[in-house]
Amino acid sequence: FIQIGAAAGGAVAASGLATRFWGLDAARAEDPGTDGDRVVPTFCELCFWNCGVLAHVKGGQVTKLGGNPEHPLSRGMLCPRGAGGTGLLYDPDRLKKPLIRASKRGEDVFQEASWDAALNKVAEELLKVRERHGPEAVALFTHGFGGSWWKHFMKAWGSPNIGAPSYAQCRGPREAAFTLTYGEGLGSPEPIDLANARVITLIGSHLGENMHNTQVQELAEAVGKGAQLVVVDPRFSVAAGKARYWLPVKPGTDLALLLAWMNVILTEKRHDAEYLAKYATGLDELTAHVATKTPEWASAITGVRPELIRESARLIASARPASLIHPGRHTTWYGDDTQRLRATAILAALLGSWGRRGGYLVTDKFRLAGYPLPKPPLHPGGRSKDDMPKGGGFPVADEVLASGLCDATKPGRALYDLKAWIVYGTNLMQALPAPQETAAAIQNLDFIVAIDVLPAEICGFADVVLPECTYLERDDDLAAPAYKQPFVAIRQAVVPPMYESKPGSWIAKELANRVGLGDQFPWADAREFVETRLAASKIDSAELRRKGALVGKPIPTCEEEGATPNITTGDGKIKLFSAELQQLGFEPLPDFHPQEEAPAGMFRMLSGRAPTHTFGRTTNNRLLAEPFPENEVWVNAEAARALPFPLANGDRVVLVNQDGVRSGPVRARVTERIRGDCVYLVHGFGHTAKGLRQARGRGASDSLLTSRYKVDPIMGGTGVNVNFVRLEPAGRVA
Ligand code: MGD
Ligand code: SF4
Repeated sequence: FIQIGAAAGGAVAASGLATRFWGLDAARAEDPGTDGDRVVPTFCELCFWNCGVLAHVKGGQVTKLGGNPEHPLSRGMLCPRGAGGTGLLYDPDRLKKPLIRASKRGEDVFQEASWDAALNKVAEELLKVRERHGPEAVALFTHGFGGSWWKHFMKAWGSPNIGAPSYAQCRGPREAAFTLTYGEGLGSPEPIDLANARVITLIGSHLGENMHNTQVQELAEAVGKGAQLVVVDPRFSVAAGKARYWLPVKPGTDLALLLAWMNVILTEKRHDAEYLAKYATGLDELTAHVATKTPEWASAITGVRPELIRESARLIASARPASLIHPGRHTTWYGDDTQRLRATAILAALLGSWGRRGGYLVTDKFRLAGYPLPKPPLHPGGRSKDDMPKGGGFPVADEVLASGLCDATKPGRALYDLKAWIVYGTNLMQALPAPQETAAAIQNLDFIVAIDVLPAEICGFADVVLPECTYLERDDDLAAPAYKQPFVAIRQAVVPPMYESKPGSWIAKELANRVGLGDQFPWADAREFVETRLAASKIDSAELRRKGALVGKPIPTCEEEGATPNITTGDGKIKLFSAELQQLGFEPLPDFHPQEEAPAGMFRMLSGRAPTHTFGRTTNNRLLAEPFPENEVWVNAEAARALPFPLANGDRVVLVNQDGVRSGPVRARVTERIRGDCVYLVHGFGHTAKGLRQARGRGASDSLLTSRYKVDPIMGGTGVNVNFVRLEPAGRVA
């Protein structure tokens, strides 16, 4: 996997052979097999794609992790991070015992405690909050598959305040935009048909560095079959190195480019008129709206030559409907993101690719029976979900905003104040923008508990820290996401929990017992919970445990296979023009509005992913740190020459943002591969937590430098690409 990571993160390979695409041939290298005692199927948690894993065990130790060929998301392969999961299991810095705070919040000073003492303390504090402020004063922040136990706890407890950074800090604008246009969001995994697309357009989706396993595999497959790439990115990404067209757009101007592409497609009549007549409304309004948005108009805004805009539009249209405009995932950039993603969704409709092969597919999921439960208790005076803080003035938000929960913790900011946080599997100091605001909000709390595997920064702010065991040491609920091939997958403990760590399912149940909600957790343990669900769903548990995943009957996934495109707007039509947005006081058709320019001497700060890391989640993993120990700041070579101090490749610099926030020293990567008006960092580095001995002080933290953000007025997403930095010398690397 190190080879794959190196290939993916390193120089752009010149070879056009699809089998060498991002080194995937290395992933296919002959499996050396196992000299282990047994192989246990489970699924990965190194990111939230949840690929099927085969874990090889010898003498009680996990010796190797491989991709499960039975699992549709891994198809026999793991990405570098998944293969490096043992680096988390055997991380010497893992949380080993429950901890109770022994100093001020944020000072990261704790005393070890027994599970009994720690859980009693959490129960006592939560009950106090409930008595004084009601159950809804408790909020849950959660990220990752194990969060299901905590969501259930909150349901039983009676609080609707459950937020994940994966919505308002990530894919929320995309979900809102596709819901406004097609009636539903995309979810995860995205229902896209990369494998059969003939042209694939990536707008800031750096697939290949962003390593969602199945997508990278399918992209390689498509390129192998001759698919062409159009890549829009201010940075010459790995994908750009494979593209027919790279459009180095000025950051924050993608919407102008999208409008110009529509202008070319509509004025040259390259759209799918028949499809639109059948499925869409608002074509006349759209045609009039983009009539003046010519490539020449967009060129002045984006910095991309008009002929490049025109030619790429023609290429995109030439492959319709098998022309996939990738919807992106981390979409919270500038605060106008729902409108940008609306433009993406509308462009996909012009190409007729919604519900068509090579475009967006129709999916389905395994129907699984629930565990039989008594009715959740009713809490007199309990708030409804709509009170707060889901909407909070954001009419199109369809999930609770994690940043909204943080905001509601500041006194007087919402209908009622939040007084306690349960934080499961998310390092809020890196996941939420403006960490100074998160730290201040925490000081207003009566109580905060963190459930984690590693002593991340958020643990340093907690009153109690509960050590969860890793995904390789626990059973969890069944996974059955909507997909083009419905499937069910199982997570089962490969080895017993190390130290005194415990599965989240156990921790949640023990806490429920202590706060009088034991009847809401009637199962013996996660295994019995899963077995009951499987039996009621008539699924052969032995077969599932042996294979790791069971795939359902094939379904028609596109019009070509007899499916009807899934359009669930009120009247079943795609909304090119959104009357819903108009009624809410927003622009019914997306329009371009300029972003603030960088102050003189400063660069716009952009961030993204590296193939071997899932933000701060993996940076302490010694196996994954070997190929990529720290991030670098990418600086354009010409811009580097214009700096007031000499800057050579490899020199260390300090980044100072518009509010005077300073990063730690970070190595400069002086390169032609980025525009001169921005710099780029891989997200998740620059840790400060003293317990993260591998990751601490390595590289710069883009989260720390994100001291401001711009909120999307439509759905509340927090755009983070609105920070600017200047560079200062920090001494030369030996
Ligand atoms: P991490 O911050 O890496 O990820 O943010 P998070 O999901 O919050 O922290 C994950 C935590 O989970 C770590 O502390 C890790 O030790 C812990 N952990 C790992 N496995 C387990 C487990 O099995 N159980 C438990 N209990 N804990 C576990 C990511 C979020 O950040 C996302 S999804 C996006 S897309 C946004 N990306 C983003 C960005 O690109 N740039 C900036 N500046 N901010 C961003 N914020 C968002
Ligand atoms: Fe694990 Fe990689 Fe799959 Fe994510 S994409 S679940 S890290 S193997």
